[in-house]
Amino acid sequence: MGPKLGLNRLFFKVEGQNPTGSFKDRGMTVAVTRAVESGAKVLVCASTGNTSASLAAYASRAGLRSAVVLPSGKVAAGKLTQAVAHGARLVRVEDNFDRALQITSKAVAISKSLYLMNSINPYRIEGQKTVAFEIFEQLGNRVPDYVVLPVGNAGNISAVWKGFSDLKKLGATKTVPRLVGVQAEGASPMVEAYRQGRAPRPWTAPETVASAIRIGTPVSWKKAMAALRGSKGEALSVSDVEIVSARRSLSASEGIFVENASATPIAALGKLKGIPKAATVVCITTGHGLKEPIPEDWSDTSPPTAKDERELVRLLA
Ligand code: AN7
Repeated sequence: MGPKLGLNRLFFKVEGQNPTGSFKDRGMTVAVTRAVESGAKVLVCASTGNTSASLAAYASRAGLRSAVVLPSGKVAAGKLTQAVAHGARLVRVEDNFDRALQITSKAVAISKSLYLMNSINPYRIEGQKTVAFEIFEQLGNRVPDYVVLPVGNAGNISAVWKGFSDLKKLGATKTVPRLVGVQAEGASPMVEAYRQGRAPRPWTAPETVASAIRIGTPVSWKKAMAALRGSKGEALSVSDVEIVSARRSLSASEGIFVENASATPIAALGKLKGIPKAATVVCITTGHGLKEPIPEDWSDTSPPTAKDERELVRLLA
């Protein structure tokens, strides 16, 4: 895929390989460990799906209860399955993620037994920044020139920036990568705000096929803005059609299967102008493709049947 795009050093950091199939595990294991130390009993989060899957898994291992608040009807099937499998209590909110997080935060504020596990929890960011360390290590102790990643609630871009900034502070590198934050067109308040050089306005009706990043009010927008500015980065939006097509070409040409939100960096590559051929570019693919069904028109819904080996040879050739 790299050479086709005129990039000789294109890499994918496949976060779908984490224990619950998304980048969320990096921060969740740290935050759950801290929650155990602090004596928390019920760990809660609002989630578009991956955070709830990760929280449910790590809470179960820690012997704590978990409860997840989900925007109704918009959570990918695989993620729901995970939350159920790991024994989380599920609650729906008849609204989008932003509203779910708003009332979850308020509920935590008025309850003694609830402990908030969204990425406002600083330990989440501390764990999540390890992806920067791993990228550095895997490139032979070098930072890439560009890191391209999806942006939803903007915790991850903040964490990635913290990781690379830490490496610089420690003297491990003199340079830091440019961060390219990618949103879906129908939910791109950060892109709009970065271009206009001001705080994001709330998008009250975010809509995109990338349900993980169907978020209109990114909570970590200040940190994300600092990451974009500090890295001389860029914010780009991509359409739903571009997202689905990038998801398909990644799986068909690289053997890497991702969910829709995680295909946004790949969709953005074609739109990024002025990247030198020799630049090292890392796309973070944040979540596994098995979590989210593929569009029906990708598949042959009624494959032919084979009655014997002769017919099979004909069909397989
Ligand atoms: C696959 O699970 O917000 O910008 O509640 O699942 O750190 O929010 C998920 C977000 C990118 C965006 N890719 O990360 C949640 C949730 C995938 C995601 C993002 C999410 P942030």
